[in-house]
Amino acid sequence: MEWTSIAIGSAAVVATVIYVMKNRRTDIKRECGKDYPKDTVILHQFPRGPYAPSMSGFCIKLETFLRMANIPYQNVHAYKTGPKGKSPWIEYNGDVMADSQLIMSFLSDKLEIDLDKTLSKEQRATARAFQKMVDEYTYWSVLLERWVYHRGESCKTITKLPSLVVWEIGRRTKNMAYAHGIGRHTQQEVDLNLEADLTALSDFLGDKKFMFGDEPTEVDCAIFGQVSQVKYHVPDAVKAKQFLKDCVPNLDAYCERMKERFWPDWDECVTNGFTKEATK
Ligand SMILES: N[C@@H](CCC(=O)N[C@@H](CS)C(=O)NCC(=O)O)C(=O)O
Repeated sequence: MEWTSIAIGSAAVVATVIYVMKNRRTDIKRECGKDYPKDTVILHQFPRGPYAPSMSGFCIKLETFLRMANIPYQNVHAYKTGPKGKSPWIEYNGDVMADSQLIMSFLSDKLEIDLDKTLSKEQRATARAFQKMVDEYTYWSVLLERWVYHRGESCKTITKLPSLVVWEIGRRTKNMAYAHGIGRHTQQEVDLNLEADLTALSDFLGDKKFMFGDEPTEVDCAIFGQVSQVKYHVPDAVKAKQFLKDCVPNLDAYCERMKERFWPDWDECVTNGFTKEATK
């Protein structure tokens, strides 16, 4: 009898965690000019972390873009996700947008910014291919390393999330990676794919300062976002981190260059766990 109650109780707790994780989208009813200032991007993203300003390559990507394009913004740090059930997302002059790349295109159009103005058509095409590679593939390798192979241990320490929530994120990640296709590979195959992505970036970068020359362009935001997770998010992707240092040192140095250029406040952003804002 007692065991039945324990089993029912445990099932109820697990079901609640799964429900809460699935339904943590923000209810957006805020008014520009009243709830947040005009002409300022409100960047909703996950809390800061102890190794990099974000544990999400997409959040780093978008914040780097805002800095590169000199767009005024304010951060709102929370685990709540946006209208597409993901983070980051923004509010801007009454518009609500999700997806880092769509947000960047939206803001570039609205504010008539073109960070790629020096690029030829051919270079723009290459930039798009690299952006898709890092956002749609490299990202998944890092995600598997973190949440499945390392069972979210580093994030558990950082976020202080309950074990059950970390377990649920791992479970969802595994399912999503399987649906994507990458989750059907062995860990060894995923490791090799990650190294191949880093090698491709390194080979293209060569001895240039940024991907397309002396000045950074839009794609550097996406590359820095995802590679920053390998380089700075210390406990995960340990093998890839070593590979970055030993086998593709130009890419490693590139990350430092991006960090120095766009994140002079990196150390202040990198906190020991939650920021005060993040506990909201
Ligand atoms: N394509 C989206 C991807 C964003 C994304 O995958 N964000 C992750 C964090 S790195 C997320 O919100 N995951 C929460 C979830 O899937 O429930 C973008 O570029 O913003």
